[in-house]
Amino acid sequence: MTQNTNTQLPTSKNERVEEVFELFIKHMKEFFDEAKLNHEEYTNFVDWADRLGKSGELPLYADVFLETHVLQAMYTELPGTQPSLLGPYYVDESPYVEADEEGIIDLPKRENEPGDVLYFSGTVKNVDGEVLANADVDYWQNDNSAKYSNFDSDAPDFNLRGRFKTDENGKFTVKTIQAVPYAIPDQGPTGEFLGYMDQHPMRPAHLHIMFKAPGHETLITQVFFEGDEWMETDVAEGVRDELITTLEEKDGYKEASLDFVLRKD
Ligand code: MBD
Ligand code: FE
Repeated sequence: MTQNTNTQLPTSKNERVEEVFELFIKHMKEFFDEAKLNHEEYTNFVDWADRLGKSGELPLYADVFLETHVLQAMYTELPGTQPSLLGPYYVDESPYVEADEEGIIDLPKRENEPGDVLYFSGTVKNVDGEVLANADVDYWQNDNSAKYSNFDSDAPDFNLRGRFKTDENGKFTVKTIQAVPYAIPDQGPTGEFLGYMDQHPMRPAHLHIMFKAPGHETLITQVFFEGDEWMETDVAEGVRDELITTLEEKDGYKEASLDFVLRKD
């Protein structure tokens, strides 16, 4: 879901909202002109959009095909970790998880959660190189059957989701299972669109992380794993080079890490 940073209520008196909707209709008209839509095509298009909305796939469609475009302004040469897509599967209010004596954050998971155990760790700093202790981290990912809890999944709500804090060295380690490549739902109107575009529905395996620390810009990003077969052709175009980490095979588990750098407000 794209983030709403406009904190004002969207009333018709709001100039910004007026401006945005005027531009929206202007460019929709330009789209119809450029595509030279005839009346039958227009009717088909409206029918597809109606099915998209009714299927509940509009946030999915928007995040897959448009969110990266909106984030483009943030993919700058500025120092700091590149953001990536929030996506349609974020839920707020996931449970807080405390680190155990060894500093491990054991994410909510089922007994015998299927998949390879993964220890993922990161260090959070800012662009001045200062370690960010006690920063808020909000984490979510899919399970071994590629499902996100709270969405069309048999797993309990908040499975493989959690909020936690970085330690005094700005570090965190989650105990989770390895995320797997994700096929966006392709049996509904979004799938129909993929068919027209001749595009596969795959995203490379990824972890979602959001960081918040006072005095710093919120960082919403993702982590990818080197060697993933879908890395170059992610349907949602969410991959950035510096977000790719390496999976290390250990005895009975995997390990990966990435450092994150927050920009100041
Ligand atoms: C996902 O898991 C995702 O992260 C995005 C951005 C779009 C669709 C599915
Ligand atoms: Fe995702």
